[in-house]
Amino acid sequence: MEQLFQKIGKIKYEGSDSKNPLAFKYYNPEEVVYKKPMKEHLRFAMSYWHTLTGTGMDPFGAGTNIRSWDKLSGMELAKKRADIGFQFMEALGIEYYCFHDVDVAPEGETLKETLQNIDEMADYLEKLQKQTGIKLLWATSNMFSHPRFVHGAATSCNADVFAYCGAKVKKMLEITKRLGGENYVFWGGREGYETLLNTDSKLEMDNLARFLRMAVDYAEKIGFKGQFLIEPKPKEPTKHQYDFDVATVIGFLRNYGLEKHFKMNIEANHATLAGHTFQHELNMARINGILGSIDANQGDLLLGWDTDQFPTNIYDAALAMYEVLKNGGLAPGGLNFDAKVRRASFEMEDLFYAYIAGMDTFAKGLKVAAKLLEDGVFETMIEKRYESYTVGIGKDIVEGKIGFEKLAAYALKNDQIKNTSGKQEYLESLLNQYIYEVK
Ligand code: XLS
Ligand code: NI
Ligand code: NI
Repeated sequence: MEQLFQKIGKIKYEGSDSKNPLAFKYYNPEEVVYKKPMKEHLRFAMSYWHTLTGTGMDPFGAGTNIRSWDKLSGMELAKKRADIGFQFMEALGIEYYCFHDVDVAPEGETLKETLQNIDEMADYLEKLQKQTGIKLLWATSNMFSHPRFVHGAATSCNADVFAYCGAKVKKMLEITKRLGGENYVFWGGREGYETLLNTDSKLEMDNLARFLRMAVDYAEKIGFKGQFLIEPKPKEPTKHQYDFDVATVIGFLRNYGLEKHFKMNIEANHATLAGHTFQHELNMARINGILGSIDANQGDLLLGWDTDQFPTNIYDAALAMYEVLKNGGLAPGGLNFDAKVRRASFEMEDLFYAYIAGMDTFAKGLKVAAKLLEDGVFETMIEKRYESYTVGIGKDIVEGKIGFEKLAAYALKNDQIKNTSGKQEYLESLLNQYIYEVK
């Protein structure tokens, strides 16, 4: 076992008064909140890429992270990372993980070799899963890093790339099934465009739909029962990503008759890049019955890119968990920390502080959301606000009983309109009150 892990031991819950930076203040896995143990609501997952393969590199400079596997390479490196990753999850009590094919295994000289490497690592991961009881929340295929994906993956102008992607996703569906993965994610890495001057957007979107259909068919063929998820993002790496936001993806899926097969993996930082709040995206997914899973992170609103920071904003986490509870939970989805430590936080210990902060933030958010719901704080207010649709003309509208002629006749007799206050500030202060009070 890593020396540092031996020193740190297992992270324990010490309660909100604890000053120990290496203890949970709110995350108490077995504590029952809103009828279920916290861990069942939260289903935390470690992101393999940010936690184990990220180096701290940015566009202006080399990696800074100091890791015990720095001197290794090839399959030896891959296995060491897996060992440490599972030890790390055990120390934190994280029961799920998520990965891309290239996170766990090095690329070979040929596609055949690459797929063999992934297979070999899948055996290794399977063994670690059995030893620790840790499960696979979701897997995915990286179809954006290598230069061959320069024009995209399923939306590339080059059909050979489309075929290559088919081989990759085929393999990853088989592996996700073998590892008992509960979901499979499609994030449209470079599925978008830089300029319409060289882009056949219709063909590209048709092809994306064809690709997703092939995935659905293949999953059915091999008996993969996991949930398919699409992760919307409006921009980065391309200027315009086709899976812009939840509403856009819903339109896309319905347009191509794919809506039955996919739910959404909502990432906080992607929501804000799209000009939405995190809660907005969760809400849109929930009311359309397609809230699948969460990439828990947070962006920097002063920066225009995906900073993938660990979530520490309790306000946002409370509202996110409010949507999750209203959704009846996330399972088979979960909360994957698609987040990385800052470049200057280069010590291994920083990963512990980051994960503890993220897990505590969502645990506190869960408790606040549960209390708000138990007290019906917003529900009572919302019910009252829309009361006019439960009687008279409003009821007729909702029940589809009338058209413009009857509306006009009614309005002519009722044109002295009275509105009541929306009480936003009152509700915001109530929300704060709950945040203060929940211990
Ligand atoms: C990138 C995405 C990516 C997906 C998985 O912005 O968040 O990390 O979650 O491919
Ligand atoms: Ni993500
Ligand atoms: Ni992201």
